[in-house]
Amino acid sequence: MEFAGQNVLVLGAGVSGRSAMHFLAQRGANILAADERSSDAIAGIDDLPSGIETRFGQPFPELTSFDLVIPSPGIPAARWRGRCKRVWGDIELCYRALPIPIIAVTGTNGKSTVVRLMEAMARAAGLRASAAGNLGIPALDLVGQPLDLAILEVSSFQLESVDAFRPRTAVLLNISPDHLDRHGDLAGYLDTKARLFARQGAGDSAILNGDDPLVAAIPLADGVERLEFRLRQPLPAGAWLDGRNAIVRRGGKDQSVPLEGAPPLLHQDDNLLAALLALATLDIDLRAATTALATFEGLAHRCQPVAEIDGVRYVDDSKATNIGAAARSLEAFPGPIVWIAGGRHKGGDLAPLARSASGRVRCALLVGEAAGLLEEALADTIDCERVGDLARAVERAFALADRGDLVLLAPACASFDQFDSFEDRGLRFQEAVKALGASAALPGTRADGSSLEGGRG
Ligand code: UMA
Ligand code: ADP
Repeated sequence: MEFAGQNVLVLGAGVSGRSAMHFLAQRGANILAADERSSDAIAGIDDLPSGIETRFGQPFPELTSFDLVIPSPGIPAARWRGRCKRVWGDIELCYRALPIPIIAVTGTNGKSTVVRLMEAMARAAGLRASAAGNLGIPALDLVGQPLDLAILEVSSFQLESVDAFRPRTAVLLNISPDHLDRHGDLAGYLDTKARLFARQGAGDSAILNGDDPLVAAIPLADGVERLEFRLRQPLPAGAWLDGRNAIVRRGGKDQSVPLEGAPPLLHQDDNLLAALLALATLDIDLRAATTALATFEGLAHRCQPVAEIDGVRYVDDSKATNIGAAARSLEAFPGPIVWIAGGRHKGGDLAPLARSASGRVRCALLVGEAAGLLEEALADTIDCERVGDLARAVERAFALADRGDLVLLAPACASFDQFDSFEDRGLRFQEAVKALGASAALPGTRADGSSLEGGRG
């Protein structure tokens, strides 16, 4: 589409809205940028492109008079769908502007890890590849870069505002309840995720988690190459594990790819298989790609090792903000686990947590707004203590954990009741653990010199 002279309304002046403003201004559009927050409450608007009109701290204008509306991901479809001529989010704009193959990744959990893993692997195989999208770098930042491959993390929010978006390779990692307040129910959430595949056709590939029945049931158009990954199950077309080798089967041919150096976490194997399959669809050299595994450290606050104190390991999985991620995290470690959970409940049935915790968790230390709800869901299965906040939870974990135990922060909840973000929560956990490390040198005392309650196991 020619943007010059078009009247475009950008809804939201956050990271993605601002990237859309720059993209459209460079192409000669007439832009009105609207945000319901007042200008002094919006960060990063000092360098908006010149010549654009702004309307901040007011209700959004009538949408019908604009040629194109660009909603930010945080603005639900209910506020714009059916009220304007054309709606394209930043993912759609990026797709239309990028002349290179796009691998797009969605799913409830693991998206950021997988796109970063793919980026590292594609680069190790010699490609100019960059990841962007929901992981915090707006997709439009890729436009104009000298790239061979774009790897986009795409959220359900972003999928509401795609139109012709047709990734060369589309990946759906897993589905468990999340963002139900936005999508109504699990069916609504799943339908939105399925939009990733809606425009695919002959020549495109779809990569689906065959171990996840909701994912495996996603309908694909005729001609789309269907590839599944399953941890242990050989497949007609797809990838699985054979010991520490991944077997990748496409077009009846098998490749065996050694996974030395990969972190031995259960869900990381899913992520690796998905990444390998996606790269295989572009005929990338997988053995060269996996050389990246030796140095890929994983992302901060995703099962990130923090410290080992007195034979007890501390792991920060603050990004486990939903039930599915926390359940998977518990299952990834053999235990015994002293588990720190809680925060702001995002809705959904907490029962799967009790199943994952059973037989592994020595004690659950429950914090934040959801402590009561979690206790109700867990107390019949595991020992629980309500401890108020994270600082106290770390102290109690230190007192309760035995040598060989794991102290795991995997909250199953959003952080916003007590923290600014999951990063903030994770960093505070790490600081508290490091302070323990310092005080552990003085048995029986905390860093502030006071006595610790309870013994060491
Ligand atoms: N706004 C309104 N009215 C509304 C809602 C928002 O005026 O009803 C305004 C806000 O005042 C704010 C602006 O819109 O100034 C913010 O827009 P936004 O919330 O869409 O945030 P961005 O800064 O543009 O960031 C978005 C994604 N945000 C969301 O999906 C909520 C970021 O994902 C993403 O990294 C970024 O684009 C770049 O692509 C964040 C996220 O939480 C990390 N994603 C969810 C998740 O991962 O679970 C889906
Ligand atoms: P997303 O971008 O989808 O939020 P992240 O890579 O940031 O995914 O990880 C979010 C949470 O999900 C973390 O707690 C992480 O440990 C967990 N996780 C990562 N990969 C998977 C997976 N394949 N299945 C389930 N949970 C996962």
